[in-house]
Amino acid sequence: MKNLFLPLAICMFLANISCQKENKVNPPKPFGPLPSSEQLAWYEMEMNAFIHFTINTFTDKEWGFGDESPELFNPTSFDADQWMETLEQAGFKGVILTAKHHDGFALWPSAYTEHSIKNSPFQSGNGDIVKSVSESATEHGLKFGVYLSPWDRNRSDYGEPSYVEYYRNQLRELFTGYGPIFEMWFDGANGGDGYYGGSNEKRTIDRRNYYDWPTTLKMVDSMQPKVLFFSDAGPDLRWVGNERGIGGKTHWNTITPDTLFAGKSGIENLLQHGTPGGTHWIPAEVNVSIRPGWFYHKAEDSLVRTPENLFQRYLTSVGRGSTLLLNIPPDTRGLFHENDVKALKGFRKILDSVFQYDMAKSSTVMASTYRGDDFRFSPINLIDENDETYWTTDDGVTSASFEIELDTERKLNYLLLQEYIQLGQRVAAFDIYTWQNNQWKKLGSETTIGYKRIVPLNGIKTSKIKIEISEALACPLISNVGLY
Ligand code: FUL
Repeated sequence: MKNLFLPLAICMFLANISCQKENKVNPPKPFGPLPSSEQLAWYEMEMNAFIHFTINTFTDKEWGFGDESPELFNPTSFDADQWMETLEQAGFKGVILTAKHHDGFALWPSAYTEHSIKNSPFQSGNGDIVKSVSESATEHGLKFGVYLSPWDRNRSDYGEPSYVEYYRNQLRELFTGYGPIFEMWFDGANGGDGYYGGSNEKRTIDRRNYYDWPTTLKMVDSMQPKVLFFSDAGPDLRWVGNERGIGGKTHWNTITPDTLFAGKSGIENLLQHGTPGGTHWIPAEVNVSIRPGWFYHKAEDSLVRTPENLFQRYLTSVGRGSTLLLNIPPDTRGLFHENDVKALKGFRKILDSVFQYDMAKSSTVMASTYRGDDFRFSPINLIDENDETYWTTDDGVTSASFEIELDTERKLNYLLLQEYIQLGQRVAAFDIYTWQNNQWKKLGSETTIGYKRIVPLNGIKTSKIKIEISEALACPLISNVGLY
């Protein structure tokens, strides 16, 4: 073990000197596909809110048929600030609103349809929920995103080329009228039947070709190049393959998308886990609702997830290198229900208490090896609270270990690891050992790390912990370790 029992301040001082002298070795070369700067910023957001709100809220349905009268949409106490305040306090960094769900009702006064908020009693037809939410989000420091359902059960021309034009026109309205949009959510759902302008029939589309996504994405990109496109297949973020809030313990951000397209069945497992050595960087996003349904139903007021359950979903999403997209559906008043607000407050309390104090940051750290014996790549980088530095090994060294020695025996609940993914995802397997009765005892074996990996340690008592990376696609780069 290369011992680094020096206090952190001295180590940082030495690191500066060594940088000023000469750099003995070069940093590792990038490995495989890499995340874009927008994707990197997306990981750091960690928690975003999904908001399902439309005519379904008033009809008590999950999927409107498309024949609902706009008259039904009438939230009496709508308050976007109540939503955003709740989200900001709970630690959410972004919000994605259903501007249009499968029933086709537009939450903004679209010029291309009469099936919209402009023909509702809400604010005498002068309301614009997309505008109110995007403005309030900005005021509360949250990024704004939109969901615009491709499947539209209201439109008479759904299935014709003219509908695709209609869909693009609506995207143009959203992407030019409401400020920066960080994420665009393309939902692959399509149940076939609908109102379709009075036809009341089942329509099938050629799911691979009908929407001509490449043209649509290019168009949106030309208006807002920084937007991240989510769909079953990416191109920027992929579906995680389930709606239960469970990311893969093994989560490769890499995947080969030509095996994927929206609606293809049997690919859920692939979406959840990804592929080591896949051709593209498309992380899985974990979407789940705080209630059984995506829309508000009074009957589900008692079925809101508990703070503990939300914390478990945090561990199975953010703790597995994804982000959590948690749906909170406003009620018929146009407010987050008290039970949901209470659950979110409790969730925040748990997060704050669990991650309040990182014991690793006041510990000593050593590693079996570090790159070129160059201090710039030493294990001190694991605990220096700087995301831009990392511990790494020589090229070709794909198994190595590091140890964290605590000041005294402590009870450990969680281990947090972060890979320096700016240069690619590499770690495929690692083992965790703790010091018990004067020897190392294996606690468990895990697989990938990625942006962030949080492993429950179940309150084990120990004075030392060792992470042994046993398999990596190239020399591993670890930027952070935390112990809670
Ligand atoms: C699904 C939709 O059918 C649900 O209504 C909901 O919007 C969910 C997030 O995606 O595909």
